[in-house]
Amino acid sequence: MAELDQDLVDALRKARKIAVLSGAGLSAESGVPTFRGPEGLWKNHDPTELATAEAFRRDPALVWEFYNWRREKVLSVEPNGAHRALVDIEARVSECTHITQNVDGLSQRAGARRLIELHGNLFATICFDCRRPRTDLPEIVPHPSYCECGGLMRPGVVWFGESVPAFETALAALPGTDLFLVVGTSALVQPAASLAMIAKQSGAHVAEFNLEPTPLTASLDFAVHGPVGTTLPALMAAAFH
Ligand code: BJW
Repeated sequence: MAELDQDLVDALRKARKIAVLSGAGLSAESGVPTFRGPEGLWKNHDPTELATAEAFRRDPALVWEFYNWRREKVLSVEPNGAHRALVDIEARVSECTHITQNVDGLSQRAGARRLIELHGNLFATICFDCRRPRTDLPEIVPHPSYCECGGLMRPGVVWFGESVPAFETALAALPGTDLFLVVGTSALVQPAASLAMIAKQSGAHVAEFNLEPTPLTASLDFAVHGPVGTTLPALMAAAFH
């Protein structure tokens, strides 16, 4: 890992209000596959093509199988050092909001309290037709079940082309942010990725943590390249220990 920028360490130490935008890279070191890239493959299907309402309409059993595979994966793994470092940040600054695109629940399991799940949760189930949730189901159900309205139950996540109901809450968390951390996301999916530039335009320092550059990197204040399970704990150690 490259040496940490002292200005970033100072920015973290001084920050009174922090916001975090995280993506699949946050959970990669726990063993949860990312969406894009060679590690993101599922059987012979592109995961991003299964994350659509069209795919569910076409073949609900296949999409349900994909989500069951992911639910089982997530239930078999543990949060990693990066999840814990973000919880540590939450405990040390007066105000910190973690906006995650992840649906795996690992940040909650690590102890995150102020968390916005922008793209929903793998273990939530809503009706495809009337969108009513069902909370009486076990974590893994072999096939999609039915709602009392007759509609098929689907995973309670946000697919491409769908609105992002939590986006307004995420936007409302930004004003006054001193430091905005972009953690393990390819920054390709909107409107999530736009939050980084919105935070920057409203005066926050923005730091990205990723294995590689993203479309955002050139516009940000800091970029820390390396696995977040190492870089985030190292940043915390440099700032607070
Ligand atoms: C590591 C690491 C390690 C790995 N350490 N790093 C404007 C322009 C063009 C298109 C659009 C636009 N606005 C909207 C669109 C359409 C579309 C979109 O963005 N398309 C683009 C692909 C072009 N957006 C939508 O349809 C959204 N809805 C919408 O916009 O409604 C209108 C609206 C407008 C304004 C306000 C409100 C509403 C909905 C998007 C829903 C995305 N859904 C998914 C599936 C969720 C459910 C599920 O999980 O199954 O969300 S798709 C998938 O991508 C998932 C993720 O949350 C999301 C982001 O992926 P993420 O997390 O970045 O993962 P990867 O795999 O891409 O990247 C991992 C990164 O980690 C990599 O960079 C690695 O290098 C890194 N990494 N290991 C550090 N150890």
